[in-house]
Amino acid sequence: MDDLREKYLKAISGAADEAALEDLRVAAVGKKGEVSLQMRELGRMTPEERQVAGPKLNALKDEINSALSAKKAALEDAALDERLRGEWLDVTLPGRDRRLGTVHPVSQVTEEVSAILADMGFAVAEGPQVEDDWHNFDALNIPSHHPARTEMDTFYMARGEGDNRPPHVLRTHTSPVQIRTMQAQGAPLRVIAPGRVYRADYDQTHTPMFHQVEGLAVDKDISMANLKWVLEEFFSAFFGTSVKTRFRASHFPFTEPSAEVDIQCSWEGGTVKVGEGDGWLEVLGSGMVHPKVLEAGGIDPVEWQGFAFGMGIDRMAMLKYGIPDLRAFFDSDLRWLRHYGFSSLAVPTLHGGL
Ligand code: 2NM
Repeated sequence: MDDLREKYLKAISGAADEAALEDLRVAAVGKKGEVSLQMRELGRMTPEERQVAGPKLNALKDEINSALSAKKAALEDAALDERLRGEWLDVTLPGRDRRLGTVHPVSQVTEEVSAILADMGFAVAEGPQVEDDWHNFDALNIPSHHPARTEMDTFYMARGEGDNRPPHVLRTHTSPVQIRTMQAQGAPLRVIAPGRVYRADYDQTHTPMFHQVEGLAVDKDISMANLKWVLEEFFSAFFGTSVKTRFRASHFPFTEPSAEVDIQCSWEGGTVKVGEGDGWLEVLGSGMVHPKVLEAGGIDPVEWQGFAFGMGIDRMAMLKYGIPDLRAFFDSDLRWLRHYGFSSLAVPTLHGGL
């Protein structure tokens, strides 16, 4: 019994982990452990022998069990100490510096334009960038033989053999959003549709993806006079100075009559200044919505009229912020983005003067 005591107490005190401790428990006091086997021998002893051996064996079993629990607690304490040494954290250290991103000029101008027009009662609408050719062309009175519909100018989606869906395109303007909004809401209606549009064009002043905002107001007794007021009000708010406009007769399939709109500017020393001088800068297309387009939108053209306009957001950003090269807009050059980008805290608001 003394040998057993010495053997197990020594092994327990030297156990490296809980698994080793469990092995020792099984070997000593488990069902077939050495101490348990000794206890079974009690039955074969004389009563006198049993009276001596029984309490001793019980005491040994208790002693081993206590040693096991004490060692288990010691191992747990040691493991916790080890973790605390490894996982400490100095919460008084200063945070790591991280470079802030900036808001792209296109996003900033989209917000500015939306804030001004929303203040005039226009709601913002969005729609899919992949459109069927009915919403992108037919509904807008652009006939199937029109050059804008050729693959020269428009990105057509590839179609698998046996795909019988109508042709789909990357929208070439945001007007299909206006069609969808007319169908969903009916008249009267005041809505703008900002977003990405796509045309197969790439040179100094054109990128295959660019941004547009279109406005549409449908009501009774709406005229070009209302359009002119809205646009002059808009440009003056956008450029922060009173801006005159000039309407020139033009042609679009979706408006009749149609007008191209110039804003007043000066050209001194190679820089353009909006709202002064006697020069003109073409920035916008517009007109009274064609009766066929109202009809495609589910609106009765006998009862309702509307004006519509469309302009390039990227170009408005270049003009307002003096950015010279359109293509740099979409190069994702971090130096350019940091130079022309806006703080995310400089959110344009009307009350903040945009
Ligand atoms: C322009 C020029 C003229 C236009 C037309 C419509 C619609 F869908 F309501 F008919 N939305 N935008 C429009 C009219 C766009 O962009 C140069």
